[in-house]
Amino acid sequence: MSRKVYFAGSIRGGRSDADLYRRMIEYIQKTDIVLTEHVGNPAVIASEKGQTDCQIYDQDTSWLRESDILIAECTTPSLGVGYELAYAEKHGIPCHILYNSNRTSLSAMLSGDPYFIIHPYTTEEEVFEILTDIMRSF
Ligand code: 6IA
Repeated sequence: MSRKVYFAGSIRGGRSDADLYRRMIEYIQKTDIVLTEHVGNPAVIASEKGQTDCQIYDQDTSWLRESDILIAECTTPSLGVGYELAYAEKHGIPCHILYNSNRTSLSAMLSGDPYFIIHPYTTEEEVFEILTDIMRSF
């Protein structure tokens, strides 16, 4: 049975890791459903025109409530991803956070919250091993 995954990654916070998000999403899609495929789309900023911010908020919070798990890539800090993590915690959705520990220090508001399952990594190979473990473990 395919599970619904909410993949969170920076959009207005900066798109330097967009290509990694895309590869992570494609990897998860081999076994499960990713509700937020657009996060890995290199043209997402250009496609902004179609939707108002209120529509984006309503759609994303509705997807969050129906998701089985949230996986967030947090190397590029993003207010939206931080908000989504807090929203998912409030709704009891399991939250996994990945970040490159060579490139960033995670916010204390994430690393200090025992609800979040945190996975530091240093190579992209590790990212896919971590994803495999996450998808196996739930
Ligand atoms: O603050 P940020 O923009 O970096 O927040 C990124 C997070 O918020 C992502 O994990 C998404 O789930 C969500 N999000 C932010 N903007 C959008 C969006 N916009 N569409 C869907 N989800 C979004 C379309 C393009 C955008 C530039 C407005």
